[in-house]
Amino acid sequence: MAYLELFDLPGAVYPRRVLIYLHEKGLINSPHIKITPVTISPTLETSAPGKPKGTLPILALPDGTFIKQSIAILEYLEDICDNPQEEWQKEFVATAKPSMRGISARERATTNEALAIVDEAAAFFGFACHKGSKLFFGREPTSPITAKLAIGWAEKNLKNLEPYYNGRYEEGSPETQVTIADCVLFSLLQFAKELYQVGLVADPELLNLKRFYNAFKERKSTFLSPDMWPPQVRELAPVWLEE
Ligand SMILES: N[C@@H](CCC(=O)N[C@@H](CS)C(=O)NCC(=O)O)C(=O)O
Repeated sequence: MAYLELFDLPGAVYPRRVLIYLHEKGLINSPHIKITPVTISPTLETSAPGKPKGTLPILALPDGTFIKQSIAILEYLEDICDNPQEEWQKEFVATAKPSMRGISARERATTNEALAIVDEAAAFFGFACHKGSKLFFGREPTSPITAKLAIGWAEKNLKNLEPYYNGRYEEGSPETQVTIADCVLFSLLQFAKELYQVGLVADPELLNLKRFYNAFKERKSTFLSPDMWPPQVRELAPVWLEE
């Protein structure tokens, strides 16, 4: 049977974008997708049988090729769902929920705008962790001031994102259509809060994003086992180096 193989680094922020998406899309239990956890060495090398070089997530396609960027993976999965061609694709998407990008060109552009902002915020936050968290101390050069500046840039992105969540995930209003940008945003906010203990939506100017976070965290797709990260990682990650 033809299947997709998703190489996952358990607990890592970028692969979780795809896992949350697969849950939300109704595809997580499909026999046409296999999720393979990779292992990570103390020197941060990742490996699994059949995994090519590259960062996680990686999606292996039945034709032997790979997609190596999380957003490209999400777009590919949405493309297959919108227009399945091969027999396995038709079977795979049979349980899929409607488009998570929007239908019209306008709606899709809005989703893509939000996606680009969140992706930039995630890059800055990830860089901040590497430069400012004790988790990376001794493994790579660290710089608390750089970390602080990078968090500031991530927060600037989130302020730009705030208006995109006007009227979405309001309590008591009709259910909001989940988008791929929501999955990517939630992955970042949850990772920052649960592993690094950074509340990226704590700023009083980010009320829409805070409401989104509180509503979305109740969804089954976001369940995170407390022992997802090894005890040493949990202990060191929230310790931020002093200037
Ligand atoms: N832009 C990439 C970033 C992926 C990324 O940085 N993944 C991290 C895990 S969250 C990783 O693989 N780290 C291990 C490594 O760099 O080898 C994407 O969106 O997929």
